[in-house]
Amino acid sequence: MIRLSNATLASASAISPAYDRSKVTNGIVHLGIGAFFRAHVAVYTEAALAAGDRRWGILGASLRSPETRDALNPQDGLYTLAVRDGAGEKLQIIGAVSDVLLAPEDPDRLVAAMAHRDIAVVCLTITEKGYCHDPATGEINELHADIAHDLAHPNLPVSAPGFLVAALARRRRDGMPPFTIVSCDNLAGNGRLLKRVLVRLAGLQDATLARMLEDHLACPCTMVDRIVPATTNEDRALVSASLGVRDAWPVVTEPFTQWLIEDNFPLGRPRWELMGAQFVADVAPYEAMKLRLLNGAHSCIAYLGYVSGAATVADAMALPGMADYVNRLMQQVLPTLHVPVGFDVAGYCAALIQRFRNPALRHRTWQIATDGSQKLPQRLLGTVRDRLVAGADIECLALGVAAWMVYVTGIDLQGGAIDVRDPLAGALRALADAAGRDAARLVAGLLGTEAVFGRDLPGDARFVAAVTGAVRRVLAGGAGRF
Ligand code: CS2
Repeated sequence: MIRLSNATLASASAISPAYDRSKVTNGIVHLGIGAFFRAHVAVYTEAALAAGDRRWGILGASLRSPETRDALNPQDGLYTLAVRDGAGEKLQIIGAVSDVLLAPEDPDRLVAAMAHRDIAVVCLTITEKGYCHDPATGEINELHADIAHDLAHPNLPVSAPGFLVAALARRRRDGMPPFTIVSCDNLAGNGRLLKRVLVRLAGLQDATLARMLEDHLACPCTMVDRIVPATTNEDRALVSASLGVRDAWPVVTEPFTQWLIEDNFPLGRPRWELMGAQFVADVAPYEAMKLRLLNGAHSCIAYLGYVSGAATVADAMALPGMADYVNRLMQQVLPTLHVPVGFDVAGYCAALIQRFRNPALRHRTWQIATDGSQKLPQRLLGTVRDRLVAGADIECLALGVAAWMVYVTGIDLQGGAIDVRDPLAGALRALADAAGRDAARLVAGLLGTEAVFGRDLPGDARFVAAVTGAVRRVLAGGAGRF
């Protein structure tokens, strides 16, 4: 089968870029060019390009692995977006990505690319841990190995904050204003957190640069939403067969997509609203809703599902008691939210349950379970704190935390091994090993992880009791336990 590329595009049976790609210049650099970005921001940008504004081509960069570069560059950056639900599949070929760089191969090339005068926007999907921050406090972790490296070698960075500061320093040297940085990761106040990390990192090198960034760097907060499981070999084969040309790296997603952004783009931006992006003065209420309802439920489903042997979110939703549990969990979250006036939050929750049940997406619990130490604070623990202050019960939230604790032991409920992926996996595993299957000791040990639980939660007797009881229930297993 011939490979997807500019030359073969006309033979592909799918909607294709309806604009002249050769006339597009790059206005965006994207760090962390994974599946989510290609099914979300790139698709919004495609709409702006299709409407005739040619300034917004995307130069993608991977900070670690070569796979996306190796798959997309031979395809001239083209790839297929496959939108699936129970009713069928729609294919669209996206042309917004012009080229992909592998940062570690030539860090200076990426810094120079970001410092180019045409670049007005840098966006990020680098996952929570890419910010090199302390999840409990949101401050940069100055002891992080990558940050230590970047402070010692500021012109050859390895971390995303290191690349951004290097490029911003070069722009200042060359008399150019900072680009706007759009964080598209699931962190509370993602833009604010990013700016704090960058100003601090810059300040450790150059106080004038730090002051300039404090005054002039725009990092609008955003809320991004689209469920995009990792692409499988089966997806590649199915999409290629439907297209009639071979696509080495399509992305598969759901029909739902949402993007709320604070409109703070001093150097301009694409008209992402053409695809439905909403520009709002304050993203915070929407972001809390999404992080606490969608991502919070996602993590609970993933840990409970994974330790019970359910491979996908849809499978986990079919476990006895799970759908009812997710409903109750959402009811515990709702009173902690400031729902914007007129927003149909009940409809939002009902739609979430349907999205989790989407039979056409094989979203692995393994994938969502990854990096829990970085995810729990904004997904579950903020809600826990709000409810504790209000004197409200936290049973459903505690069950999610408990399932994470069982997950980090590395042994599931059938006695099988769990493939624990987490930057703190080693330390967490050591704490779990010391406790064995004793619920109280496991909870006491893991709650000592200050980067996750802070200093307050381990001392809260209600929290400790609820999580300990929940760990016992999870370890006891059995249907209807949720
Ligand atoms: C998921 C998210 O992997 C995860 O942790 O909860 O990637 C989720 O699918 C997206 O945030 C949906 O917008």
